[in-house]
Amino acid sequence: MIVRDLNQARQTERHVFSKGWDSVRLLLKSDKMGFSFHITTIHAGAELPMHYKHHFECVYCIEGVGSIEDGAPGEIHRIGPGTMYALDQNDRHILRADPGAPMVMACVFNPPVTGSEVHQDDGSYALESESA
Ligand code: 9YT
Repeated sequence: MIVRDLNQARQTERHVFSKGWDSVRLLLKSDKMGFSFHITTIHAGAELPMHYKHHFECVYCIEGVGSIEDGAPGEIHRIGPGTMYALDQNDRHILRADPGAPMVMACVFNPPVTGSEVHQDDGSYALESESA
């Protein structure tokens, strides 16, 4: 069994920072679960174009409000506590946090991320073999 504490993990290299977001990777590829699990904070007012070409991602909003644009341009869905979205088509998307407060999200990636991935210029995360 693996037991980890979010606040302890924040003090380690599991806490990854990028422009407009930071993420605590509670489970990584090295944990051999077949997925990774992250608690991600989207900073207030951030606008994040993303395109996970090599990963499926599921995101559950715990706190905060914002929107997700499905495609670019595409349909816009409001996101708040209790909303889940799943990028089952490797969908290009833009996540926007409303100004005033951050969004806190629980995220699962398949295949799992390995540790310190941040977005490449095309909005994707590299597969391990590509980034090696
Ligand atoms: C919600 C989202 O996709 N945020 C970007 C960061 C990502 N969740 C991560 O690497 O933890």
